[in-house]
Amino acid sequence: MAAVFVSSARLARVCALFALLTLAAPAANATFHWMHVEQIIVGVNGDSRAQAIQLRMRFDGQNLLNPGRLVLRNASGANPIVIVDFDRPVPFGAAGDRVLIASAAMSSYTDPPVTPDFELTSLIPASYFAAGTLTFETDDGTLVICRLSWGGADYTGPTSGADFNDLDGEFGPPFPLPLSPAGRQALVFLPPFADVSVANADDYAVTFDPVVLVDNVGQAYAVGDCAAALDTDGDGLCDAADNCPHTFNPDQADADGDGAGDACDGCPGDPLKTAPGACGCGQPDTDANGTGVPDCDESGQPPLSGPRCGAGIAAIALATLLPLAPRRRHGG
Ligand SMILES: [Ca+2]
Ligand SMILES: [Ca+2]
Ligand SMILES: [Ca+2]
Ligand SMILES: [Ca+2]
Repeated sequence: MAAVFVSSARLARVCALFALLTLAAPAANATFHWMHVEQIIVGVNGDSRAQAIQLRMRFDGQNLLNPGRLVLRNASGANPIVIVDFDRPVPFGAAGDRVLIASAAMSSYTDPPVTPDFELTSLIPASYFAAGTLTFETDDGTLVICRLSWGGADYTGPTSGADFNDLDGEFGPPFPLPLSPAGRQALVFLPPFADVSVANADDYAVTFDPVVLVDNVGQAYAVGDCAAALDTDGDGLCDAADNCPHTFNPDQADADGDGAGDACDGCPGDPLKTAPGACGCGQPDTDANGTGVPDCDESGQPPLSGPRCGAGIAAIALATLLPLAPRRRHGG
């Protein structure tokens, strides 16, 4: 079980901070600027509805997030998606404190169910997993405070940002691999949190179990399999994302790509069918002339245009031959 790390001294500090926030206007500089992207998760056990981004403050007093936003861009640094536009501060602003952004579906995969500081309402599209860049930047986009790019040479967009979080303002080269929703993994900033960035390729690494999220209050959330009540077959994927919700298939293999996993696809090699039906796998059950009998089984009917299935041909052959046999016996 995850523990709650909130000391009484810290609770006193948050009260003082809140009082300060309500009285004082945010300072112009270094109120949300000394920050890293600490980790990013684009899925759990293949469920890419479960995503999270965690920021971490390098020094004290970085909790006044209002003027900042998180923006995702694609492999060429284009097609920006504002995935979070911060509209309020977080209560804690000490060096090392976090800001946790997570999707609603992530709560099904954490113990206890995560209540993030901000909800990730715009999911990171799967088309951005192979290569892309995430920036924490000012609302007007003029200052990239920190940046995480991935996909190696497949990412061809900008890699620059503020020189107070990376001394030469160059956050590249990108992390060399794509982001992956498989299993339980996170792309994590490894150096001590107060360190400057040197290069995404060296600063970040994929870490596997245990994967833990931490919110601004200091509450830890262990990332694991889907909560039992939401996972009928117990294979770790929530029913809502499981391609065989009633069949244990943690690998989610789907050879024909029709959305039904091999483990429960009655036609695992036919992308148009998930059950053999009247005509069998590989043949449509269509009834083009509306006779109520599938085209593939219309014995004695005039030939139809288009391909006919093997089962239909066999049925026609049988229907042609069977009446002859009794006649021969009768005549003999
Ligand atoms: Ca399941
Ligand atoms: Ca399943
Ligand atoms: Ca399938
Ligand atoms: Ca199929």
